[in-house]
Amino acid sequence: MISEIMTAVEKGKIKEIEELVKKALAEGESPDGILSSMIETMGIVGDKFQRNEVFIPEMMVAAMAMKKGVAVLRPLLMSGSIGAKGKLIIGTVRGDHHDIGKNLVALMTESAGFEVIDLGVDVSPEQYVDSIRANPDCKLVGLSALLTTTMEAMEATVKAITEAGFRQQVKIMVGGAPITPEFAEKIGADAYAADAGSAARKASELVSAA
Ligand code: B1M
Repeated sequence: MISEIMTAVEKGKIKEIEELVKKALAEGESPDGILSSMIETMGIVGDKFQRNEVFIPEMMVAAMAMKKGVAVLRPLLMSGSIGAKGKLIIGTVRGDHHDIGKNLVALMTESAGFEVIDLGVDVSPEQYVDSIRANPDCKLVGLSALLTTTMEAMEATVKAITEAGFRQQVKIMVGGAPITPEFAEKIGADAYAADAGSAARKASELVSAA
């Protein structure tokens, strides 16, 4: 069943994915296991894109299928009391439209007890600053970037938050495929997380240390 799910994501079988995920759950597959297989598949799609074996439309339908699959898993991945740990403002930085990873980080942090304010994709530094201003009780901001070309927008966002005088109020967590702990440190972020699970753990650590 897992291999059928992986094929359905890879081929962008949007109509079939929901049923396949439900079937896998009914057969006893764990939500985490199903999610990992879908994440792995997106990596395979990305590698094929790099080798010119698939193109943008294939990447798009794979992403749509993955989102539909995650929607089935969402209630099963949720736990904890939403908002108990405070607010997280999250978004994918300016110029970047990738949102699957950011959405997973949002889902897992929500599940860990945060109220998530999701600004979406292509979020400018000014939008982050405006959102922090509108949420004076928010102590955590998350920035996601998937493109090497949008890493500079991450740096610009940290700078804008600092220049707006909010650096004492919020901790900043960054992540995304091209991001490294060294880059996070270089741009002045407080934390880097490699995946959604560790992002949720890091988020909790950051607010309890604040
Ligand atoms: Co794009 N794309 N894409 N793409 N795409 C990549 C990223 C790429 C690596 C593919 C490749 O060449 N192998 C490549 C980037 C190369 C680079 O910069 N070095 C690339 C490119 C080039 C592009 C375009 C420029 C292509 C073009 O137009 N010529 C274009 C850019 C558009 C734009 O953003 N301006 C583009 C477009 C697209 C689609 C729209 C077609 C689609 C996105 C759909 C969507 O997101 N709604 C797409 C997709 C699907 C991908 C791949 C195949 C899959 C991304 C994904 O969803 N992965 C990707 C290849 C790859 O990643 N191997 C690729 C699954 C997801 C769960 O993982 O996002 O890494 P990820 O998130 C993880 C961690 O990174 C981490 O946790 C997540 C969950 O575990 N994480 C955080 C993420 N954010 C975090 C934040 C945190 C903490 C952890 O704290 C706040």
